[in-house]
Amino acid sequence: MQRIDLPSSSRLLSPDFTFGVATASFQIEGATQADGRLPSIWDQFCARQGHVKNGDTGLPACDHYNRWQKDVEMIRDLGVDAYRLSIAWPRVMTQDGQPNTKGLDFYKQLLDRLQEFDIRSFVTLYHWDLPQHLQDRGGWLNRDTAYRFQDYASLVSRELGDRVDTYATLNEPWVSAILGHEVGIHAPGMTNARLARQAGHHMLLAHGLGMQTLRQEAPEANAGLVLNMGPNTPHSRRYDDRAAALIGEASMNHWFLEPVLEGRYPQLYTRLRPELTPQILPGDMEIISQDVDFIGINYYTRGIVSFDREKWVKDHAAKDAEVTDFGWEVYPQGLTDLLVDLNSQYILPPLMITENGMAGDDHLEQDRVHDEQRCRYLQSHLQAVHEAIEQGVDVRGYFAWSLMDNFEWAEGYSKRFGMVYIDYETQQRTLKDSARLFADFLKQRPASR
Ligand code: IFM
Repeated sequence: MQRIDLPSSSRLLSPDFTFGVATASFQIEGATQADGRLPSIWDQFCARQGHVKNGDTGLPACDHYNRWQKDVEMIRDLGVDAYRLSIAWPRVMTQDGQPNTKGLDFYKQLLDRLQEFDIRSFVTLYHWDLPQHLQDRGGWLNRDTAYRFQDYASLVSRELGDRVDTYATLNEPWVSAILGHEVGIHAPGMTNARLARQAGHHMLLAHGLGMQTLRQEAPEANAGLVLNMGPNTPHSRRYDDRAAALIGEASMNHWFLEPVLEGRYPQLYTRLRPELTPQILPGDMEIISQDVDFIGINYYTRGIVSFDREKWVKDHAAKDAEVTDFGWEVYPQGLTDLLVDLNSQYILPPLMITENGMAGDDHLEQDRVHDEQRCRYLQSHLQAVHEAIEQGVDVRGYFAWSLMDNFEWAEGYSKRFGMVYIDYETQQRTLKDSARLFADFLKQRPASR
């Protein structure tokens, strides 16, 4: 098997660079009705026919709710420094805002075990599983949901105490706002571009309110936000395609970052698409733009775009490029470009790569999974992070997505992103070659760590 190769002077090999693996509650936990967990918008979305491939649901997922002890041992054996997980809001809070002790105990025990194993915890508060009862009152289109999120952040940070090293308020608000409210392929399945931006604004407000609470209730913990981003390459050298690339980046990358770092939505976007500007109340942008300790970046691929009269930005498949099982182009250079670009455009807090990985057509054969493409993907993307750091970007960590195969949203269980293979019938876990490669790499790092 190949080895991960980085220059010996690389910052990725220094003791303060964090390596981890990541998951999210709805994608791995299963047990959707256990111990008083309330329904979430994803339970509801899965139940509507034709929304999720093969009619898949949050059951069984990886049954992590019942198998967490073995899973944490598996994480320890990989030799990672940190584990990124998310809390299921509907598991820990009752409809009237009280703590659900059983749900909270699950996370307390899990976090305690991580601490025993000296693994730092990166906890995301919202990775898309909004309680359905809040959706019934308008979900993210209702400004009040941002305040309910603040209550939830307060409950979690009080209950979990000093167990958590780092909090992320939200994961990928672009995905939950746009795929959930404009494109309609994610919960709650709406298709209105203007309302999608309003939902996005309320999510950013929730982030800001959540930050205020975390600073009070968990002053020792780091706190920030996780965004999905990718550079856009123009499909041709034509002026309008180059403009489309800028619009695409404003729409996805900057629309969620600029409010947090600079307290305003990107002008390019508000000028070109004023009809999409959300309703912003006095004081909102101040709440949204509080200092964060880090920004998490989830990177998978780039976009290749041209101008389109109706949609403004149209996506194209990359020609003759290597793609993953999702059809996403493998483009590590995009990660370096993205990080270097952001660094030249903003005064950034430290960055963490909070997700990076690929879906593979993985098969279990004689107790092994030879996911050679994922091994190469890992090597090339770590190299890309290294190159960005060499060019002056302050990146402090890297989390592989994902620890194990899991429920991939609208694609159900058909897409496998894990470094660990899950047999969903037997729930057997098998380390793929990429997990072995990652573990070998982590063990080879200098002993001074
Ligand atoms: O599985 C998702 C994850 O929940 C959020 N980021 C992208 C991953 C792959 O699509």
